[in-house]
Amino acid sequence: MKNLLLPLAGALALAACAANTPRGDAAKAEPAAARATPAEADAFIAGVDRDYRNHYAEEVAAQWVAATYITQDTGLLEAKAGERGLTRLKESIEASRRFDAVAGISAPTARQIELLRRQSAMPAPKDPAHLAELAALGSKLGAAYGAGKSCRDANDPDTCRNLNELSEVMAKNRDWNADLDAWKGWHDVARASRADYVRFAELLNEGARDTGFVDAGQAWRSGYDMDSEALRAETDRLWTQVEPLYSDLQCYVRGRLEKKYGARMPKDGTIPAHITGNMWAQDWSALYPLVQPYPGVAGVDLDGALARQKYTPERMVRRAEDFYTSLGMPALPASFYERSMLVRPRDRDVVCHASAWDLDLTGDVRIKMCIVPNDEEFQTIYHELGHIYYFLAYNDQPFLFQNGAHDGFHEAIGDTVQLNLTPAYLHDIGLVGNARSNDKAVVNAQMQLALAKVAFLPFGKLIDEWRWGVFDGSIAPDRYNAAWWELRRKYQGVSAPIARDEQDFDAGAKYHVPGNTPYMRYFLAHILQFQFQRALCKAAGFNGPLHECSIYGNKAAGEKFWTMLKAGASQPWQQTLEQMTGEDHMDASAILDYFAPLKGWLEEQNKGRTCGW
Ligand code: X8Z
Ligand code: ZN
Repeated sequence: MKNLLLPLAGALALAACAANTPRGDAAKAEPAAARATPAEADAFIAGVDRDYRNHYAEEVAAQWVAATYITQDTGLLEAKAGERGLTRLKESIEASRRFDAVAGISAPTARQIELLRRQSAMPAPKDPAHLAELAALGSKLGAAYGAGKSCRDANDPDTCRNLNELSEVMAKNRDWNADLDAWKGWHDVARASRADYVRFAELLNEGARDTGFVDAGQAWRSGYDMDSEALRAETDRLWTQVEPLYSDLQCYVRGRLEKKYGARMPKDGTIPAHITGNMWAQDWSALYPLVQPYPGVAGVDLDGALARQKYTPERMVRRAEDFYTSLGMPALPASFYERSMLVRPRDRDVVCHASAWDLDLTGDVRIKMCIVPNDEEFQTIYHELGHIYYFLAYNDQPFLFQNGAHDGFHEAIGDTVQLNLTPAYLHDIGLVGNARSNDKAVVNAQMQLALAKVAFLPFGKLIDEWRWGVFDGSIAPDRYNAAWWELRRKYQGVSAPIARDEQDFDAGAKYHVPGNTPYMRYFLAHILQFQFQRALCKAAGFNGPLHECSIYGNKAAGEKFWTMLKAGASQPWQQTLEQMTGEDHMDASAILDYFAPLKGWLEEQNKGRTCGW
């Protein structure tokens, strides 16, 4: 999928098969031995590649317009383009079956056939009516989320607040009731999509079964060059590694919240979801002023610096670009700045959730964001450019290899770069003054980062645990919301601030659920980015503690990074990881090493307290 994070992601224009490829009954009628040769498999894949390229730009253009100008009409065009794309995908997967028992197929062709079958987050049902319904529902759910607003009076647009406005209340305001009002406002918006999602999940499952998977969850878990159950076990293993670090953070933060909110806090050890400064309780950065370990010791105030220096959205993007070019990566094309959507248009609905796009596979790359000049958005820009540089690096690969080594790699590129926004780098680029580092400043800085990266870990894992349950039937529609809050409690130690019921659809309040973007990728990325950073810092010849390293300007690290990006999905990710890090498996020791100073400090703080929930 080339447009990360779109409703129809993965339903992209896929090839009808090569002209000489028999299909359907004709193909079945022939004896297997006479049916296909390795050379025909090569020709088939070449045809798939050509066809993909022929249809790609049109389908993505429909998606781009639908996301940047939400109307009935653009939704229709997107759904129709998606339907054609899904149909081509389905046909080429069916056509590829004739090579199943063929010996001697070259490794690159065999891998492309495999990727063809597993690359879609939206597997297509065989029944054309169901396929069309799936494409239309995907578009509808995405548009409903993008256009969603919470209105005090449904007939008066002046009483409405969009997601950005509601999120800002929660980030800036520590008032229990104001935050609850914003939280409830957005979660109420999702209720209207619940029935559509039930049907959508049924159709995804039908598509998955028609493609040869047990259900859509298994299809999603099959994209990792390992058995789908082994992938599940990997995510459990990685969570077990990081859980103690998260628990210490949760316990400490809860203690600070208890000091502030007193008797309003639940007694069961959980944190109510609405007071974390974030709509989904996935990033607690906004709580920093409340939980700062050493209040007297100055930290980095990016919000303030960006405001004082009157940074515009475009200047923020150019700053981020400069980081990548400092590593030796190419400058972004002029069209990137001409065609990206950097701010929320004032007169129409758009999907503001940040995303990165490759419009034509030959350099028309763009991002779509509603940037406001603050720390969080500044970080998100670095994240999105990670996707953009991945696109540019693998653009000369065959189409089916134009993807991350796995989807967690794609998400980890920009996040790795974020780890380099150290006080020293921010000083270098003139954003903040020269802060002297000492042990206290280190703990402060680590807390600031942990509120983003460590707080995220359980959230990153639970979203797809919920969807895998929905898809395998263990979470039936009448338990959607109850199961959601069980997982929130189990993993995050976060609870619903007010009573919820099965009219609510709280999972649907998170973009990636209506947007049909698999989410385990972000959990994996939060582990991988520290492994990448450790390897890049080593390549840069850095010997100090990992949290002090910034590879800004380092061409040796840049070359290592670029080599990984260029490989795309051309080989199993284990190989790519090994070339990059010397390790052939994902491993949380890097994130644990990184946060060792904070972990020690948290343990001290939590002594004598009752942790857990
Ligand atoms: O969706 C995103 C990116 C686009 S791929 C902005 N992220 C996840 C989220 O916002 O929930 C980045 C971190 C997690
Ligand atoms: Zn991303």
